[in-house]
Amino acid sequence: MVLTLYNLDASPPCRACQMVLEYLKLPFNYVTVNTLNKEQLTEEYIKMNPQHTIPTLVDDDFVVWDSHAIVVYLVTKYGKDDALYSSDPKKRALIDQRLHFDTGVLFPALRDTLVPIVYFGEKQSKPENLEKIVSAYDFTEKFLTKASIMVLSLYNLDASPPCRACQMALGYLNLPVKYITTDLLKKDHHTEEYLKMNPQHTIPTLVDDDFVVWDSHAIVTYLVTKYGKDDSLYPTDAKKRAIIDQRLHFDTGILFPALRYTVAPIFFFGEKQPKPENLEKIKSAYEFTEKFLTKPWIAGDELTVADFCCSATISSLNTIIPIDAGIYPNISGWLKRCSELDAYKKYNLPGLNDFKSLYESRVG
Ligand SMILES: N[C@@H](CCC(=O)N[C@@H](CS)C(=O)NCC(=O)O)C(=O)O
Repeated sequence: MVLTLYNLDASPPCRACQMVLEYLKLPFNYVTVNTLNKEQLTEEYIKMNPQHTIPTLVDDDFVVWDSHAIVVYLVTKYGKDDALYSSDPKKRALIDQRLHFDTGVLFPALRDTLVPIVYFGEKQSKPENLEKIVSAYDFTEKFLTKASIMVLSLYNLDASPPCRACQMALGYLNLPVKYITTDLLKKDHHTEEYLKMNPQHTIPTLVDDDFVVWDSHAIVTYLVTKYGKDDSLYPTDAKKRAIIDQRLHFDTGILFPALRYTVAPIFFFGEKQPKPENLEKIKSAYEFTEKFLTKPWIAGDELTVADFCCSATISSLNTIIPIDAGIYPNISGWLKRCSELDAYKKYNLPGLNDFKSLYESRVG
């Protein structure tokens, strides 16, 4: 299968296709068609798509254009299930209505406003076009009834390992989330509002509509149970779940305290060096972990939420006492496997770098 998308990143319909291609994890090539240089009007392009719009998708010898037709084709042909485009007639009819609303109302409001400015040198949007945008917003606001949207918010700081564990789970499950930065150095977690929500004043805290829960371990298991397409990250099988729970509590009770009590005096109270007894706690945590890691993942043969939680903490401990592969071959092999996960690269690594920079700027 060779998929090619004739594309321009600035074009919203092209971006819709890109989102679906990425979501479905399909391999594809982009060919940039710069409409400002009239590249959509070449003889070759018009032979392929006489309507000379972008995007156009080519799948071997099959050609189709119009982003809505493309995304539906991709899900129908390559989706593992019909989650993005339900085969239930009523659900599908509503999705189709929204797709046509995009074609007929949303996109024209944008195009009619932009084209005179981008292509014909006009300097201001015409008032009647701005009216179309406002009217499109009014309609959309009415469609987006509460039942049809799920809004998760995570009170978060990237440098915090438990927050990064939640980010990895949210990213892995592809859940839309609003991150609310909660800076501990600025005491954002001690405001009256925050304390009303989470009297333990820890981050992360998850808000799902009117439901509030904190503690990263409770959050990741909630997310999988409520929103996971299957239970693979937190199996319902009693024995598998018990092992995962043990690892999660090990993170709460051993790994994370070893980190917290080492760095808190340095981050918040101006100490310059970790206390030797805290370094001993980290070594002891490594010794235990090395013994647990007899399988590829921390709770067995499959990746689970325990890998997100423990890798967020252990990758941070690694900043304080580097994990020697000669002494801890199992931890170092596992951490390497974790570091190859997209969720780790995208959601653990940036915050881990923040953590590392903060630590290195404070010790001396
Ligand atoms: N067991 C909790 C630990 C959370 C935690 O202690 N987070 C730290 C930041 S990494 C925090 O909020 N510290 C501020 C405080 O406890 O007041 C979890 O996994 O969410």
